[in-house]
Amino acid sequence: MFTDSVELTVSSGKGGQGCVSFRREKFVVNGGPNGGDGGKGGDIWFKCDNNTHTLSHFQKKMHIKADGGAPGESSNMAGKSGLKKVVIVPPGTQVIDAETDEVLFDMLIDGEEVKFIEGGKGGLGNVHFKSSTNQRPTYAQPGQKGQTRKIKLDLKLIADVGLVGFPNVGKSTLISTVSNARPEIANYEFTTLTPKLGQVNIGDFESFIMADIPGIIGGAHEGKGLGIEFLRHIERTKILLFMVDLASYRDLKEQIETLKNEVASFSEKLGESKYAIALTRADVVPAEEIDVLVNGFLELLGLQATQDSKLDFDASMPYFIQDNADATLGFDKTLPYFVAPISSAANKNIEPLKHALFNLVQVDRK
Ligand SMILES: Nc1nc2c(ncn2[C@@H]2O[C@H](COP(=O)(O)OP(=O)(O)OP(=O)(O)O)[C@@H](O)[C@H]2O)c(=O)[nH]1
Ligand SMILES: [Mg+2]
Repeated sequence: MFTDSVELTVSSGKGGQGCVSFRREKFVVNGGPNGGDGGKGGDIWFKCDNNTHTLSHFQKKMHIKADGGAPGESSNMAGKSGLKKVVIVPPGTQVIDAETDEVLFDMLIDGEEVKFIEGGKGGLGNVHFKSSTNQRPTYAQPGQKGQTRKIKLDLKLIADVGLVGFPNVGKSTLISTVSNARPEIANYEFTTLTPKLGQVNIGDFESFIMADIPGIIGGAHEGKGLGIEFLRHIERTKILLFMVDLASYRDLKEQIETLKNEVASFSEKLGESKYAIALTRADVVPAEEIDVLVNGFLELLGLQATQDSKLDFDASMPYFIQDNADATLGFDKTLPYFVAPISSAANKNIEPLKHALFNLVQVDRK
């Protein structure tokens, strides 16, 4: 199961007890104090690891504890420090104080390590308490207690491209066609219940990450359907691919307007993301009808079909692309980068779609 929010308790280690002891050697009577200090308790750290993608390795109500420091020993020997505990989380994890709901920090970069709570200090051994009035102190400090914090981990997927569409429009089919993700696909609404990430390879060396999220319906930002939970997952996604079903009982205008509206109501920033539109299941609709539907849709958006593009969009169907928007030129962010009919089933416009999305990703990475 995909887990995207867990609560846990973390405790740093207790410091080791300081030692009470006295020098004991041949010919030395009543030797002085030589009790060593206790070791420091283990710290709690967080580490960001690209090889982890979910929070499912954390069990419910888990308590993660670092080791305590060892007690000091005689002959001024300090106790060993407790081992630190490193909590491994995937990139995109927010660490939140469970009591105040304050976001403490974000773990974003692979390999990044953050010290969260310090282990307790070790207690001082009796050697520190010798004074002119007390040559043989029988007292040593106890180790300092470790700290305990209740925290919540929230994972927000970081994908380059998020798929946004009504249920059953073919989002999961597309991601399974272009990436290594294998989500469940079925002919009913709300098949996808949890977000899935897939890596889309471009040639041998380049790639981007696509996120399939559950379908959105009107009122989603107020909790309708599967609620806002899933929009949360693409909150940080910079590019949205709106998927509008040519063969749906909902007309195209209703679909795109609802989707854009839901996204913008959920988050202003997400509403301003760069975007493109795929008109799905083009294989189901007869060619003449595609012409009418796509041209009508473009008109609705105030656009005209592109005649010739650098990307190999299928010329037998109308489409639109801001072709000047290569990596160097800017483009109009308020308009879709492209609008194209596609078919995952018949492999129509799938390659050009991948490359066009990759163009956008590159514009964004720059
Ligand atoms: N003919 C045709 N059918 C398609 C195409 N893409 C998807 N489908 C079918 O459409 C149905 C829904 O596909 P999914 O990929 O599960 O749709 P989804 O958008 O992920 O749906 P939810 O997860 O419920 O939001 C399935 O029966 C698919 O086989 C396509 O290009 N052509
Ligand atoms: Mg799906």
